[in-house]
Amino acid sequence: MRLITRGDLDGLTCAVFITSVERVSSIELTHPQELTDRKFPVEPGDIIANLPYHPNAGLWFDHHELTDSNPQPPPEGFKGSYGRARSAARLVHDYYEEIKGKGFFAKHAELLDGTDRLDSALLTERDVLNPERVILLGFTLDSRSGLGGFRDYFLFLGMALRSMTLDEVLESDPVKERVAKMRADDAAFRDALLANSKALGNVVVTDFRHVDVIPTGNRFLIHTLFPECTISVRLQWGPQRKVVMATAGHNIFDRSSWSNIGHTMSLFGGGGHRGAGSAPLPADDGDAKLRELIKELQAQG
Ligand SMILES: [Mn+2]
Repeated sequence: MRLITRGDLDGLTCAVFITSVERVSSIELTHPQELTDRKFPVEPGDIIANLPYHPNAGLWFDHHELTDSNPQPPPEGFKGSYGRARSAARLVHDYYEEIKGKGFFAKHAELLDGTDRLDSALLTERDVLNPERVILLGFTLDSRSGLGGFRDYFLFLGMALRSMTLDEVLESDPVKERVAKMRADDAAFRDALLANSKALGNVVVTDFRHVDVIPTGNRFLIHTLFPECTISVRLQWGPQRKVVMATAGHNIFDRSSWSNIGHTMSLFGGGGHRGAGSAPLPADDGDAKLRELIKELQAQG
């Protein structure tokens, strides 16, 4: 059977655990939306991890984030594990340790701990400005790293983490190459953020609509640059410039905001969860809707 997962650190750690136990013929990477829209073909018996449920799945593992205020009930009678957890990998870990015995994945304790922290954004400023070890590894898996061969890199890490120590994996050439590229990207991204962001009360707005090639970088960086803002909003053009995509998130270093961003975004035709969300705004209304959105986010604090 195949394993279908997400191309992030949580998906990777799930893959390390699952391929240690199950006979997996291939690993496929996809996005949640592709599964919910039934665009990704799932074969009967496939294992799905860190992605939404699909009726063809033979085994399914997914978690709702600790911040999710509106969990959907799981379908009855599925095989696997679903519930509140910091990562899907944590559920996979607990599921198989139940079968194989406590300590079966002891070798991967640091990997699992880092996966929990990154997947639930329980990070310190230091994790963002100077990431190390598992958190650093996780950032090299952000889809932004436009180095090509992403799937190859993911599969390499899956194998390497099973056969090598974490220290050896961190010292391997593919990881070191990605880390170097990431550090260079982050420097350029930081400059672009500073040049295009403005604090409007508690909301920092980054407007990338006038930037031709939007640089990529650590998505939490903005909160280290504007620590006094509890919410960040980023604007960029949607496909064919038909809409302005607004994405918003809480400041993960200052968890004082009680607002539900996903709910606010749903008032503007978008969605998300408590900590982050996005909405498409009209491209031709002179930013009227945008001003309304910012006002709403300011009011909610
Ligand atoms: Mn996850």
